Amino acid sequence: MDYVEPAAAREMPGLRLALTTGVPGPWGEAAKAIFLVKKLEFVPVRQTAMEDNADLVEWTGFRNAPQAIYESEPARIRWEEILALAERLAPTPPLIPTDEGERALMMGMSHALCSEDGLGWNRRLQLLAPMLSAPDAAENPALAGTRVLGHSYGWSAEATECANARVVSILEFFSAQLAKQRDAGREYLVGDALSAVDLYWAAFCALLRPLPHEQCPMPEFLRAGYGATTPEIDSVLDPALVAHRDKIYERHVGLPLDF
Ligand SMILES: N[C@@H](CCC(=O)N[C@@H](CS)C(=O)NCC(=O)O)C(=O)O
Repeated sequence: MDYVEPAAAREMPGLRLALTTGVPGPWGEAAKAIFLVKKLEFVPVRQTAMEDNADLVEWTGFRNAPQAIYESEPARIRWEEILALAERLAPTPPLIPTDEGERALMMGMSHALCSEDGLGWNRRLQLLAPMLSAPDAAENPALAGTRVLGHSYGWSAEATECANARVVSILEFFSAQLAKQRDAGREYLVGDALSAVDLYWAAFCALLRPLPHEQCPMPEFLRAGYGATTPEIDSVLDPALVAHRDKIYERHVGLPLDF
């Protein structure tokens, strides 16, 4: 992916998407997948994980990624803001169901994956735990970037203690929902068509079962961390959900990922 520096992207018209370079961050990959499905072209903008990203902050007011910026509108930084922007710019194909019940379920399930205290949030707490619970975590210079992540995303030993149960509970719900859909002869997580939650699931499944190197050339240490799940998570992670991820990538997004 050819990233444009924030200072240059700021002068460009249209849709720009700030993404963490070199890693398949699930929030960023989901935003890319949404734009791709809707055939929305965007300029990829450089964000560097754990750093100040001063040019980006000066432009949009925010340090992390993803951030979607359309023309001179305020930056959209949260998953539901980015999804709403995509729906407005390209209503077809719709990724939010029109039926109110399906819409509520779809948004609620997406919230369980992407929002604070969701699956992504709690997996990140677990990923950071070995480093941030080390005896020298507060002062080791090699952990400076990790401390930025911990501070940005609510890491504490107490929060981490609750993470496993939350991830397990979300996975059980997703597994039951997929089974219900399958029994009703439906191929997607909600309703009878692709919706945003299928794309979020595909992206966030990386934090449990990362794709192989040929499909997702990420640094090996990160693949090992993403894939280091607990026995409780392993016992509830439904193979049908992993197969659903593969189907979504194959049918709607395409591989290998490019970041
Ligand atoms: N703002 C997003 C979440 C974004 C997020 O968590 N971004 C992380 C992905 S790991 C990030 O940018 N990390 C690198 C950094 O903070 O520099 C949302 O609430 O939907």
